[in-house]
Amino acid sequence: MKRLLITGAAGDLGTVCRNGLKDIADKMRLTDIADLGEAAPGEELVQADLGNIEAVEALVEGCDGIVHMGGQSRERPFEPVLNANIRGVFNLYEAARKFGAPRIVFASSVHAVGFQRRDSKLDAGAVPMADGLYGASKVYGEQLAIAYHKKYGIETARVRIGSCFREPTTQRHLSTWLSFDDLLRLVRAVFSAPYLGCPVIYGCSANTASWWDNSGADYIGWRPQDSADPWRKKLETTDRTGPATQDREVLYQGGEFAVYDIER
Ligand code: 15L
Repeated sequence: MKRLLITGAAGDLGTVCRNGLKDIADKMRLTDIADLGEAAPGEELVQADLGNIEAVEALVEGCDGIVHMGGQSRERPFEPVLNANIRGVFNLYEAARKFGAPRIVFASSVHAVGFQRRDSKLDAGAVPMADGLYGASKVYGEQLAIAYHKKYGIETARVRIGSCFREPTTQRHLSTWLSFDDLLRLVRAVFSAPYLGCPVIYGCSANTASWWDNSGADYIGWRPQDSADPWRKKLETTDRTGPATQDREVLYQGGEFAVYDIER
């Protein structure tokens, strides 16, 4: 690629991508509403609000790939979700339509299916069941991606990221954990696949206890190499949320998000 755009580049996963994908494109355009620090060689830094269409168009122009990590990444009140995750994603797809239909990695989330039960195994055809405003905004983004794919040919990997942290820290993560390296492998696979389309891909490592079946996206060539399994013994003794109760937090895939109140 000539130029890759990473949104949310000051956030946790944006930073992982910023540091781990340096060789994927000649130039990297990094954007966030927060400060991005100093530009390294090959980096273009642009502080911008995803809710501003002119700013988003300027970000997307000249890019042949986008990793969209930007927006609210937790359950939040309606207004911030509306600006960044609803208006912001619309702006991104409108800009992509205007400037050459770059391929997109859309950071969706397990919270798009957060009210699916843990005892059901989900594939790409599972019915979305958002566990709050944040999860609903991710379902909206996934649906917008389909519309722009069918109407304008924009290809998107709709990645329902589980729990992407340095290491798993709860029993739930034994199912949902995605290692940083597996995330980077996934982004690389998306941009090197001859054909992408608009698949749903569950973003988790090769965890034995995974709730998800990614076989429908095998053609992309992503094979997670890491696993939460080695942490099992430790987490079963240290993490309070065991599998035995019927609380919403442990019944549903969204975990604690299934318990939060919706805020105006
Ligand atoms: C998410 O979507 C969040 O961005 C992340 O911070 C975690 O909370 C993750 O879900 C999760 O549910 O583990």
